[in-house]
This record gives sequence, structure tokens and C-alpha cells, in this order.
Amino acid sequence: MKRYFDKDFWWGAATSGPQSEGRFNKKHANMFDYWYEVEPDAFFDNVGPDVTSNFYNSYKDDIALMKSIGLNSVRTSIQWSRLIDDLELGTLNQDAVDFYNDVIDEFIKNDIKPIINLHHFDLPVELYHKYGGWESKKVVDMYVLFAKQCFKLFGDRVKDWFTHNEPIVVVEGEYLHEFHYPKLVDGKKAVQVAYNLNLSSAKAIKEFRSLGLDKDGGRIGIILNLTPTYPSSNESKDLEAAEFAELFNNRLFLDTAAHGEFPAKLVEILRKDNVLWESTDSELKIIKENTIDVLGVNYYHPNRVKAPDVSPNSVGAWLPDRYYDEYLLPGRRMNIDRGWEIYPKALYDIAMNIKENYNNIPWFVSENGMGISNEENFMSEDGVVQDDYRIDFINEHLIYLHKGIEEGSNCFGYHLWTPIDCWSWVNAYKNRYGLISNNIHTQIKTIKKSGYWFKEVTELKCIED
Ligand code: BGP
Repeated sequence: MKRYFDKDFWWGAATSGPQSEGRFNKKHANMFDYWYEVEPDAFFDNVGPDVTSNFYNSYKDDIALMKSIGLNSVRTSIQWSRLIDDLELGTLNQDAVDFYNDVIDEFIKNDIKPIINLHHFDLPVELYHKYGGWESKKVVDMYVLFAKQCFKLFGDRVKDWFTHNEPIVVVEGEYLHEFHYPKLVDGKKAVQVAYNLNLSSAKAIKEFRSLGLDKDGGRIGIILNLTPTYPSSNESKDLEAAEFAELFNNRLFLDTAAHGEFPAKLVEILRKDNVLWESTDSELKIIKENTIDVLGVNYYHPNRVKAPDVSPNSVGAWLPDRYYDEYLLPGRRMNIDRGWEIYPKALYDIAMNIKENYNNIPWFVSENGMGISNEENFMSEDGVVQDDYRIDFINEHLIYLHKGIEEGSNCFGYHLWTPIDCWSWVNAYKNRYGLISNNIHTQIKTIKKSGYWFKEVTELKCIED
């Protein structure tokens, strides 16, 4: 059966500044630039973000390649650590202003809608060392200065803005599960950071509207990795575990961004556990009054949980994991290279959740994708990666997305991670995700089989079951 998408549907792909540009000409180091300086072997094969896919120098050729595979929209981010000269004052680095102006103009010249995200895990590291980064409300205000500069400089041409990418990953990676620098394990700080990230998003949205960009066709939102939670059984203990996981991992940001309020049940638990964030009435008012216009949803894999083996009340320092354990579904389909379960139906569940519980807000799939190691093994003699696994993966996800749209969910686009193989946090170049391959030694970029297939899909605006 053929499934048709709207004529204005966004067919695109996503990357970020720190993962594609390289470190050229940057005045400040971000958290990952610094981490790589002090601990290079924390990164796969000791490869850091210094060059990545060299977008800083090759953006014209890269954008031409993106156009050649039919992308009509591309998301990247503006690097705070590149754009801003004095972080405290929010003054500009003119080279960076010129660079981002050129990039945006080049996208538009190629009929690709530029979608801009502001923060993608890339806090300037000196703000962490000086103030504790997102633990500090002073840093929240510096981020708002950066956001305001971006809106003023580029808001005439960029109409779709996002404040953060996957803010829960900052909370988890930096403050709970030790997978991103500074690798702390501190539940109380984690909760404050989650609050401050939510506050920073609302404050940036307020600036956006006070500049009148919403009156000029502009929209602003947030990008969340809405990993749906599925309980291991219908027993009440597993259902409760799943409820907490959903509250902490998804609704902590989604309810706040979309409804302007933290979920009451989560607040109650955090208060009872003595770890609730510090907030003021005026901040909560800003959060209430500055909800999102649009939502980006990153989806890779489901989150399956069960009741924890240890009772929530009987463990030491507070961590959210005391309320649930991960559960591995027997017989699950896996992307073994990345260690993630493949479960396309979750996209339909996400679509229905947004429709039913979040006022059917306009949204798009802002990331989805399949990371594969040693992809050169799938390269045919002409240098084209024969990535049929990626084509199948995308197609299956689009089928479930289409079902959700048919049932009335207000989804307007699908972006794959990523247009051109780029560097990744910690995994560096281990897993390749792109529609276009990038040889990191020669910087030769070649369209993969999936890139040619995606072009056809964008032209026909149609997939097949
Ligand atoms: C998302 C991030 C992206 C990208 C992707 C793939 O969570 O927003 O920046 O890195 O994951 O992740 P990885 O390369 O670690 O498999």
C-alpha cells in the first residue's frame, strides 16, 4: 500500500554545530572540546571534535550534497562557544556572525529551510568551571543573552527555532549516569539542572516573543527525546515504576514546555524526597506564560522498565533510578552496534500521546536513525554504501508515523539523524548515521544508497508498506 504525505511535509535531516563544524576559529571551548583536551581516550579511537565533517570549511559543498538528495529542511545549531565573544556580556564574535550568516543564506539559496537549535549539550566549559554551568541561574541568564543575539541576527531568515536539544541528556549524562563530562552522580543537582534548563527555555521563548519574531511568521519550541516508557507487566509495581520513569524522563520537560507546569505528581515525589529544586514565583510565572509553539521529537528506541529490585525507601543518596529498573524485552529486535532496541511502533504511540495529551501541538520527528559501525564493509566497488538496513529502518518508522498522522496527529515532518556522517559525543565516529558517508581521513563524501532512496521519497512524497 502507498502512503502519501502532505505536499509541505518537511523531509530533512539534523546535525549540530559541535558535531559537524570542527573547532576551527573558536574562541571558547565547550564541555566536549575541553573533555577531549584532558581525557582524549574517553572518546572512541581517541577521535575528538576538532575536525568532524569539516562543515566550517566545506559548508557550500555539503549543502549542495544535501540538496542533491532532496532535503527541503535541515537542522543544525549555532554554537554558543563560537558566536559569543564575552560570555558574561553576550557580545559578538564577528567572524562567527559572518559564518552563520553565510551558512543560513547558503541553505536558503539551495531551497533548504534552515532550522536552528540553540543548545546541543555544548555549554561553554568556562561557565561550568566558574559557575557550575546549568546548576546556576546566572548561566541561565547568559544563555538568554546568547539566544537573544541569535534571534536578532538571524530571525529575519530563520523561522523555526528550538531552545535545546534533549535537555534530559544533560541531566542524565553529566549529573546521574556519568557518560558526559563532568560525570557527577548527584540527584539533587540533577533536579536543579532540569529545572534551570526548563527555565532557560521559557526565558528564551519570552525574548523571542518580545522581539516580535512570532508576529513575523516565526515559531519556537524545544527538541525532546521522547522515549516512550513501556512497563514489563501490568502488575501495579511495574506500572508505578513506568509512571515514574515517564514523569522524570519525558514529562519533566514535555509538560513544562507544552503546558507551562511541572507535573504535579513528580513535584510531590521530589518534595517528599527532599530534592525539589529551588524556584521562585516569578520564575514559575515565566514558565507558565512562555510555552512552546512547536515540538521536535527525537526518537531512537523505547524505554522498557520494571519495578526496582530494591525498595525506593531503602537506599542511600537520592537518585531517580531508585524508582525503576531497565527491562530487556525477550526476543526484542536490536541494533546491536548501538545497543538499542528497534521498535518503530513507538512513533505511532508518540503521535497519539501528543494528540491526546498535549493539545495536538504541531510537531515533527527531529531525529530518528540507525547508527552502524564498520559501514565501509557495506561499500560496493563504486564507493557507495549499500545500507539497505537503513532504508528499511526509515521506511518502517515512516509507516507508523503515517498511521499517527492519518489518525489526526499534527506531525509536519521527518528528519533523519544525520545528513552527512558526523562526530558524536563519546562514540566519535564509531556509529555512522548519515545519508551521505564521510571518510574522516580524506574528507571524501559520498551519497549512500539510502541517500538516493530518500531523494526518491521526497520527490514522490510517498512510501510503501
Ligand atoms: C542524539 C543526539 C545526537 C546524536 C544521536 C546519535 O541523542 O541528539 O546529537 O549524537 O543521538 O547518538 P550516538 O552517535 O551516540 O549514537
